[in-house]
Amino acid sequence: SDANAPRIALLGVPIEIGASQLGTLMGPDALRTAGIGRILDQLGFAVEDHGNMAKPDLAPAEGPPPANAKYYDVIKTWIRALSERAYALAHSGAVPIFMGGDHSLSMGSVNGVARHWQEQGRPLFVLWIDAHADYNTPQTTETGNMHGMSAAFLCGEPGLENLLGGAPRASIGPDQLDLFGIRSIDPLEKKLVFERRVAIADMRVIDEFGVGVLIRKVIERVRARNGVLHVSFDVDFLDPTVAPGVGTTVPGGATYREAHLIMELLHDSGLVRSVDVVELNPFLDERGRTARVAVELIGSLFGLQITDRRTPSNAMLPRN
Ligand code: 4U7
Ligand code: MN
Ligand code: MN
Ligand code: MN
Repeated sequence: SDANAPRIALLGVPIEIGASQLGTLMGPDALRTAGIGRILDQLGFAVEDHGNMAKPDLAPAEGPPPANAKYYDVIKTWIRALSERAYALAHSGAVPIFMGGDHSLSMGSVNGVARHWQEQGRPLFVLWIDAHADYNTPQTTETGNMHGMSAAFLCGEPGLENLLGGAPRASIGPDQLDLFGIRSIDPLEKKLVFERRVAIADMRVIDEFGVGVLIRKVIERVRARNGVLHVSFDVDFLDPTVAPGVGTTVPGGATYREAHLIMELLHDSGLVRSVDVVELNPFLDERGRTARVAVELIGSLFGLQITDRRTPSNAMLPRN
């Protein structure tokens, strides 16, 4: 690819301890084996692979960790390091793709990129594509697993306020978050999501209106405020028949084509500036299927098309 090609920065973040099942630490390498770099290269991007972050040395304890946040001290150490890396990558002008790793990593990736866009004076919107809302706090969680708390943390919900230590915190407002694909939400978590009026497209709404209409609504909201978009893609959004390689499968998920249409529409919007691909667990996968699907979806997000469309990308009806 040429010297002026847009840059994509791949960064592996092998955290697994935020999830209920071990194995997501192998996610970044499975995505590489499935061809994440090759597909982006073929699309004409200048792809930089920054490797996998090393497991950071445990930060000194800062008093007792909050109750109901398992492995808090390990995760806070990862998040502080990742937030710095994410800020630097976004600041360098690249589009970072954070390859997980469990979903707790978004506390660092999103915080870092949000800080960059704050400096640019553009609000960051976050599209949370997931079977789960990840809007638990240490006060509402039933499991203590921190991969279920990342969206709440990013919106500044109470309970984890010292997670970043002295590092800069860039919260987003609950009005900058879109939960998409949700079909598993805990009782107190649900209450909090509704109290904060977080936009939520659950699977019933998706069945009723279709992903096309709903994703256009997300895009319009970002555009109306001259914002940019971070896509936090938890592969458990997909139906388990499509994506078996995840630790927290929930039936009734998105089909292969629904997921691709989401990515295609997001690509056409031109608003996506950073991405997480999380919760892929190669230990639970079947012959690399889930890793391959995840890579194909990243392809669609960055412009892979079935046929080269001659019509404007926002045309309601494709014509030939
Ligand atoms: B994932 C859960 F109780 N809500 O908090 C919890 F159902 O990143 C699941 O979306 C969280 O995979 C799932 O532990 C986190 C549970
Ligand atoms: Mn998640
Ligand atoms: Mn999930
Ligand atoms: Mn999960």
